[in-house]
Amino acid sequence: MSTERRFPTPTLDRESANLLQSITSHGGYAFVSMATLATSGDYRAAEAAREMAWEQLHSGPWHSVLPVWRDAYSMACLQLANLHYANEDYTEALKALDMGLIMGGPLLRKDLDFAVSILTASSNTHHNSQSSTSNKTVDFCRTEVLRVLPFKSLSCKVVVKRSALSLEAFLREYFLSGSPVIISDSMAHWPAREKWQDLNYFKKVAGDRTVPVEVGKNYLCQEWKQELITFSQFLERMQSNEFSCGIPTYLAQHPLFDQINELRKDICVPDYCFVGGGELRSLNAWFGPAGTVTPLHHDPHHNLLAQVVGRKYVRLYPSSLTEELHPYSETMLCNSSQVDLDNIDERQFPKVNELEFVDCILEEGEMLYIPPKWWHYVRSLTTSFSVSFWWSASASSAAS
Ligand SMILES: O=C(O)CCC(=O)C(=O)O
Repeated sequence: MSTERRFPTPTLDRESANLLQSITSHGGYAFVSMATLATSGDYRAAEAAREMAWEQLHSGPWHSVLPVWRDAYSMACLQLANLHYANEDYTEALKALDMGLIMGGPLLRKDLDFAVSILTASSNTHHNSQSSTSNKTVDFCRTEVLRVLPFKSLSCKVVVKRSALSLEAFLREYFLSGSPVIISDSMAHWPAREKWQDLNYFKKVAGDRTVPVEVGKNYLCQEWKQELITFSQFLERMQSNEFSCGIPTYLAQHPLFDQINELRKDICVPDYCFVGGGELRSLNAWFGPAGTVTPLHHDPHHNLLAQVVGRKYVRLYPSSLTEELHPYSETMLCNSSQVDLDNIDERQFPKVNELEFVDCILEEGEMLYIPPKWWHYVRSLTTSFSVSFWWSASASSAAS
């Protein structure tokens, strides 16, 4: 490998001997020999090492994958990226780095991030500012919206909306009692509110980055699949989806802000997330065209779903109705309901339409607090970008 063109990889340089030793102790002899060859510039060995680590990542459920294999995967991605970089193939280099960030372990994260910053700094100069494709606000027509929403939508209780909600009032009135609330005015200062209106902005700062997307009606359908595509491809699909009403491609529940630092700078963690003295667990992006659906499910954490661009319909059922919502029995899906709110099978679930819920249209600039274990169904009504902040309460807090 050319020694002139190489990303600085201080962590890999320091840790590689320990990492390889640990991989050997877990039986990864073939990986170690391929990774060793890769350091001397052997492209096929680098590919083979990455393939071996990839197989280990897919050898069982994610939680049972040994952490050392995730770090091994990052190592192989970093090696491969370096070889592409040496060949001036920046697109492939960036793809390899993104795969390391998405699927790899924490050990080499700083090296991966640093390499990305080197690549993106040089490639940003190639992207001239193109004419701005503003994400036009679509006029909201209630009757038309009701046509696409589940039966009884917006006819029962709506979620309470509050402005200028103090942390103390949030804690007392919503957090501790486990009640949903919309906070209407606490994200006006986010740079994202303005910057993300322009889809070309994403193309400029992240167009060549690889991101995981979901394709299909929703994750409970058989034809549903996941794909890895570049942000530019995703934007193109999203725009064509707007006109063709095709199968939606959804960048859903992805920790995009851990992966793409430029976008992280555009958002702020709301102070409400520190109420309860717990810990921030994850920040996820939900970006897609009108018509994406996240089916009825619940999560274990407190959640603030911040609506940065566009609007979404959200329906919420309290956790006390869990039995009546018929969760799947399989462990992987036990937080999802068998009830398809878009097409309720009344013979199988004759009582579901009688259950009380609260719902709302979450407007641009609003945040919805979803307490832990509350069931939620979400449908985007326009092109929509939301950010979810999940946090846990401290062990002593009543609402955890
Ligand atoms: O916005 C969506 O599509 C779903 C959001 C969600 O389920 C969550 O934040 O937990």
